[in-house]
Amino acid sequence: MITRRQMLKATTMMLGGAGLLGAARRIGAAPPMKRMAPGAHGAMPGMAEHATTTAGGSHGRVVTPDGSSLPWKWEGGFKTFHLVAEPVKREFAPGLVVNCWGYNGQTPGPTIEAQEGDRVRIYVTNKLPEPTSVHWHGVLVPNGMDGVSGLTQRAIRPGETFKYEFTLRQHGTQMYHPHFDEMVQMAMGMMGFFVIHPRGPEEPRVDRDFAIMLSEWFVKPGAATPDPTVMSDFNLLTFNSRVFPGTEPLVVRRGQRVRIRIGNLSSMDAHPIHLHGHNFRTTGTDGGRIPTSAQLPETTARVPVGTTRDVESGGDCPEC
Ligand SMILES: [Cu+2]
Repeated sequence: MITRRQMLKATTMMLGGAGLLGAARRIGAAPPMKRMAPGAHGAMPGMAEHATTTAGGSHGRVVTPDGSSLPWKWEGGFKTFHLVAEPVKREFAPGLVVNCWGYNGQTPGPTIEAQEGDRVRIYVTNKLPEPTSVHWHGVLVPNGMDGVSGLTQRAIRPGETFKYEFTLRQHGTQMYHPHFDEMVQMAMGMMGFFVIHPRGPEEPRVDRDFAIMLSEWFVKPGAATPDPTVMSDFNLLTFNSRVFPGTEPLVVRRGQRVRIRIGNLSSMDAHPIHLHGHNFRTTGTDGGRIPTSAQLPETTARVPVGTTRDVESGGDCPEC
């Protein structure tokens, strides 16, 4: 738990771009942040309480603000995870509760963390009222594990569990999302990060590692369920399915090297994500790490649809 004193001593970074009107705000100008206790939303009706502990081993190191990493256990040489696709009630901001779909009680779903070289087994149980499947977006998998309903597998029907198994042959920031009735299921909030850590130590070392998923929604005023037929005229832009002032701040210490992994599985729009008071380099995409010589100093990263961008700032890097 972070005390108020630590909070004041720490450098507080906040990303512009999230909010009901997409307005960038400085933390100094914002009203006192009422921090939502982790798991507090678990008290809402219909929402299951899930473990907020990060993944086991030494790789539970990504912080998903307003979310968590998916716990795992070893099972016959496989790092084994269990995703449950299900309806979720999500409080986007105090008083704004939206009927979403997600995984394990969350939208976005919990972050899957593993390491290059791991053999992973992921059980997916469908508790939705319609079929689904999971596509590992950007992860290099055998065709039969690609999760495309009607093409590489039969869709997972309500009540069924499907087992995905593959070996991780890359590292970086990837994602997962359904590949059945995608327009509805993704518009309802079904997506998550799949972070694959490199085998060896990272250079330069990263002290704080955050993951933020961008989403667009249309929730008609007076309604509580998103309209998935809306394709461009959105009225809610979220970071990890939250809007300011419901968004958790990214709290770091002065001098730390900070990575923010940003994912975009919105319907249509690329999102420029801007940091106030810091510059950074874009160090990776869902295609992999960008060579140091190709990393430009920036203050805004454009995150196109269907991609991730890793940005890093601070630490020993003299220019960023
Ligand atoms: Cu995809």
